[in-house]
Amino acid sequence: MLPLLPLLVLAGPVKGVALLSNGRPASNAVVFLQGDAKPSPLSNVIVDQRDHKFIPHVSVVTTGTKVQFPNDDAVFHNVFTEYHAAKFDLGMYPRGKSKSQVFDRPGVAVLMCSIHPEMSAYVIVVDTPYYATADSQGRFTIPGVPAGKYRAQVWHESGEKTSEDVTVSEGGSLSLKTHR
Ligand SMILES: [Cu+2]
Repeated sequence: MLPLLPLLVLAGPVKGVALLSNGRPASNAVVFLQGDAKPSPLSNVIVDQRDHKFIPHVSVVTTGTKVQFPNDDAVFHNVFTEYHAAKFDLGMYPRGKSKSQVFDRPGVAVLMCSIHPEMSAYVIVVDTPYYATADSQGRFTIPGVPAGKYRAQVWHESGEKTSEDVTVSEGGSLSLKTHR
């Protein structure tokens, strides 16, 4: 009799490229692989208000993550977000103060400042541990992905996105194209 060995599921980085429908790179796109694995909330996530900008412009966090919004400018800023058709307004606050918000459901939160209409940013909330932000060429690397079937999703600031079923092998690669 052969002993029964536990199934070994190999995990490795999934690399790939995300392109827009016009063939250009989906720069700074958020790419994530939705499977059965649930993520843990991230800690110490900060979206800074500095030089009249939200930094970074695009963040990706897992469900349940609390995001801090410190004001590092000499002027008052305000943070309000549209998230799941609800609006949250963290109020106006000066330099040195910080407010926070928990993002408890997957989706896209649009951040704005009511004082400075040019300020905007996005928090993409994903319900999976497997995600990455693409570089300026649309290239991404998602570490530690077990081989298997996933729903691959891409979000891009242009409004283009995609959602398709993929099978990844250990250390495999993906080519994803978004559409309107
Ligand atoms: Cu502002």
